[in-house]
Amino acid sequence: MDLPLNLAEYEELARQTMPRTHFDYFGGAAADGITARENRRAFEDLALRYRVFADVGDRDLSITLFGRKLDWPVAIAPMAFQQLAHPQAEIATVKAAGRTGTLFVASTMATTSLEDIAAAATGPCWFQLYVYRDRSFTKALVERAEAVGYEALMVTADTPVLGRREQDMRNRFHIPPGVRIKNLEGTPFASFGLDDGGEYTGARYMLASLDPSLTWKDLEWLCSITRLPVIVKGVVRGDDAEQAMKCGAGGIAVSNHGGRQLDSAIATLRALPDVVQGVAGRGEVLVDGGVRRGTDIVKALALGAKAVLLGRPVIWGLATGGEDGVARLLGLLREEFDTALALCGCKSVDRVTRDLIA
Ligand code: FNR
Ligand code: LAC
Repeated sequence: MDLPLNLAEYEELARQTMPRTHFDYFGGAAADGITARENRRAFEDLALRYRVFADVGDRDLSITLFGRKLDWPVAIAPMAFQQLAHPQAEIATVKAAGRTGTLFVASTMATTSLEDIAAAATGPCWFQLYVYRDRSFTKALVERAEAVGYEALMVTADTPVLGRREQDMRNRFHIPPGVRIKNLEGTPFASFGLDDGGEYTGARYMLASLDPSLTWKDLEWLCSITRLPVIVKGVVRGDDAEQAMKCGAGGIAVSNHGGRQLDSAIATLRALPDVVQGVAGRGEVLVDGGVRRGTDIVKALALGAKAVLLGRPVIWGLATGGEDGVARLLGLLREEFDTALALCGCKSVDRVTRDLIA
């Protein structure tokens, strides 16, 4: 097959090359996959009212996020277990992020330690935090992330329990003993295997480790123990967003975990305007779920997002080409975004305004 020309073709290539169980884990969604499909449909349903004769000869894709200039408004979403996609795992992904000026968000459940990721990084990185039942361990993760230069924390709010991952149950998905969840080394949660009966343990694993009784008080606590901005990931309502800002959050990532948690959850792009209103300019708003084209980025920005996060396609790039694969995939998306800006009559990101949406 020729080199893929877009993100969907990377998915097809990954499907042909990856073990089925791993492809299903990375690509999969909860239950019937309604939300995963709706995330895409919400982008497809919007039409762009582009401007003409707007002098788009010299385009600037950069933005500023929490005082940090970024080359373009895209971040790599936190994703667990990248070693299952490629032996170089998160090291390959973070290097590709650096090469393409893309913000990298490291998952708590990475198969590389947050320290090793930071050491390999050549650009800005954030750390995604799961809040463990053991709060002193959680606090230690925050301190470790601060110590090696992560620039923000993204706390995941949409996973009090794991969503229904039926494909993973059927496939008896697990990570082999040699692959470790490195940040959790020294806890009972550094491996993710099968139970004694050979059955999937995902939901039990999450319930044993993560705290489903979190409240806004815990968000206040988190904000109080760190000097880094805290972005709450997994919010789809304006009232929740407003509450998060009151607790000291620096921003919101509108997300439904790529449709992997609550199936029938609202599509993120449809939730975005309400969240933007709830934040009311007091922080930054990002969005993820189904971003696959440069025009999707334009649509998200037009509805008030500052940046988008890209999930599964990064895995397809990693699985099919390691660091170069991720870099090439991000390069394609960046070209698409640049073309979309030009064709919309926007010479820079701040020209992307609400009136572009029909
Ligand atoms: C995720 N996501 C995720 N989120 C998080 O906060 N912590 C994590 O460890 C993971 N792990 C993870 C693994 C895999 C394989 C996927 C696909 C997703 C959710 C992720 O950050 C993001 O919200 C979605 O993937 C965005 O949707 P798209 O771009 O994949 O459609
Ligand atoms: C997932 C978890 C690990 O979505 O966040 O697979």
